[in-house]
Amino acid sequence: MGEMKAADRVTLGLAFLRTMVRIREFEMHARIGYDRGEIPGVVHLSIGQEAVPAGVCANLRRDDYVASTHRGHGHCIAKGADVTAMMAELFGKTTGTCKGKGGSMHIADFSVGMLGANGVVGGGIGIAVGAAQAARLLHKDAISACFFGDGAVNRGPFLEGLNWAAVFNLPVLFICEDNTFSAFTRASDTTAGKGPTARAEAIGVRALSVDGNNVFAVYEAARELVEGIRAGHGPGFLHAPTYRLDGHTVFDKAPYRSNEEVEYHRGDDPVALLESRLHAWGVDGTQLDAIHIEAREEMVRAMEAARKAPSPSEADAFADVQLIGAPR
Ligand SMILES: Cc1ncc(C[n+]2csc(CCOP(=O)(O)OP(=O)(O)O)c2C)c(N)n1
Repeated sequence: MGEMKAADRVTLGLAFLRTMVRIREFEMHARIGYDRGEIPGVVHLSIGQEAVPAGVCANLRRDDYVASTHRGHGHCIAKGADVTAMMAELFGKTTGTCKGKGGSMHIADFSVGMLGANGVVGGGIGIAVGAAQAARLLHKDAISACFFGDGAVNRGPFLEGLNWAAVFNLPVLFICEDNTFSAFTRASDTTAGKGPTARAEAIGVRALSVDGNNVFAVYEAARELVEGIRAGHGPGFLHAPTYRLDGHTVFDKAPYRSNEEVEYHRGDDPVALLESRLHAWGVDGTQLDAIHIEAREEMVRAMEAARKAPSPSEADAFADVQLIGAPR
């Protein structure tokens, strides 16, 4: 950011804030929908982690690919998915991005290169690497960005995916969005050795580690890696430590951590950090408030549209899905 002009950094910061606040408002409204019984299935929120998708996806083009996790709303929104269709998807309605058949945990929007959230921890890694290999075979210059949690680095697809991408010099940005927990367990209690960055480096993948609550730092580290990837230097790896402020799922009260710990991390809330930075750069409080109001109104409209949208009919139950157990 050293060389960026003051006006440019404010413009960029406001764009980051818009994305991050839209993610947060989407998720706060999703929680309301879940609590009211309007959203079926389980919902995982990424409140507190918004700087990672916002900073990374600002370096991606629409035709680049993103593979996500079970906590994927932020990746979808930052990649440009339509929140009205996303909310309808959570409600299980026909106007959803997957016609209501994916829900929160399998949401996808191919029109913006978002290849899907994934209920299988580490499952997105193979998809992202496969998409990058396909892009190579089809002579496309798109890259793949693959988000996964700190728990996924202990699964087989992590080794397989990074190894494959390194061997074939594929255009993949791996992002370990390290929210401190792996479901109900501290990832540090289940991870041996020196951590995700050391593991990536051991496979020969260039790796950077960055404060995952600082959106400018995420953006710049991702930019450096993406420039190398687009220049044909092979995969890159970004480790972005952050903190999951809510429970693992909407119904997890997180008894495995103290209130003091959560309050401590609220002091590093990425949205609040960015706002105080923008404030220090001379941005008016009313301008910041307007971003929140606009996002809230957008999500209220998305909820209303989702409520009114039709549910899928029984006759469509086996359309657009694998024909396993379909009546003949
Ligand atoms: C292959 C597999 N094993 C176990 C689970 C159960 N599970 C769901 S979420 C989760 C924790 C994953 O931790 P992490 O990758 O750090 O993501 P986070 O939930 O922290 O965002 C686990 C173990 C699963 N979904 N898939």
